[in-house]
Amino acid sequence: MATQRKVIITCAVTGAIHTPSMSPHLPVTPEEIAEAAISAAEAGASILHLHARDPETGKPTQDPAVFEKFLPRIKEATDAVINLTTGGSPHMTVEERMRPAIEFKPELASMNMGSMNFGLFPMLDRFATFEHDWERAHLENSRDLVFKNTFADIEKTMTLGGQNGTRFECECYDIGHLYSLRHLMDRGIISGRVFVQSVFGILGGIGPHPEDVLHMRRTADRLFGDDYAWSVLGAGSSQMRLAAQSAAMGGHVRVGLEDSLWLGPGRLAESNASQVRKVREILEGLSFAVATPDEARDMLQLKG
Ligand code: KMH
Ligand code: ZN
Repeated sequence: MATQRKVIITCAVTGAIHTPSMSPHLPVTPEEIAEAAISAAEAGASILHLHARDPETGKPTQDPAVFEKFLPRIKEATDAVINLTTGGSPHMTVEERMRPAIEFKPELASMNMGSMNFGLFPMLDRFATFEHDWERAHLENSRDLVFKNTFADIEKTMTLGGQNGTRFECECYDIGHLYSLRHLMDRGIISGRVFVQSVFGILGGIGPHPEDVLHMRRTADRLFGDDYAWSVLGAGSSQMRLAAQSAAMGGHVRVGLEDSLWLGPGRLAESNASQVRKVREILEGLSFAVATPDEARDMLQLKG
């Protein structure tokens, strides 16, 4: 029997885009984040992409003291690869955003590959009422906000993180970000096999059309050849559709409530694990196998 290709499932547990009033299932407190992450790993996620939130208001925070409240629990209960955000929220400074990855030296950290508009305001049409003041402002202010990731920012984060053996989930929201990554590889700022997480469907980045995914894949193939692992993140309702497309095209997948609150049309996901189970079913239905954390480490050349 032919060996099945292994697909890595990343679960992005809470993020900094969605706000607590949008879904009662969005993990907010350290206990909720830990529980959600552990259940996602049990369901088949081999990488856990983690952000933190203020336990009272649900506002994104990069305070390492808050991460400290859930990271040990997750590490004790799972063997999953820990991937800490350096994106934090587009409202934060780059220095603030780097703190958890520098403090905790994870195997993996996210790295946003360019400055861009990050339009959260269309969600105002869908979610009318908010429990906390910051939530409305978080969406409204995105009309006039640049998610800042200059070359200097990227080089600094990659260099400092690299000194700790941290490797990067390089988040590419557009074709140009692939070229920026190639440039950094050519200059030796990042070396080894790169992990490209292509992001589709953020307003300000590339759209979620299948042709967009195809163009991203072809361009990455041309620029990186065999030196990369490719994963796809589809925002909102494109999440599962693009996961299936990625797998069919030789890629890995990312799900989680950071990227979509939904399990199906009009149906909120009750947990991160429910999205992991769903994508797992899709992958296995397509005759792929789900990678274990150690297989993911091997494929991504992580320090372990
Ligand atoms: N929220 C995603 C679209 C980060 O944490 O560095 C991308 C992300 C950013 O995960
Ligand atoms: Zn994130």
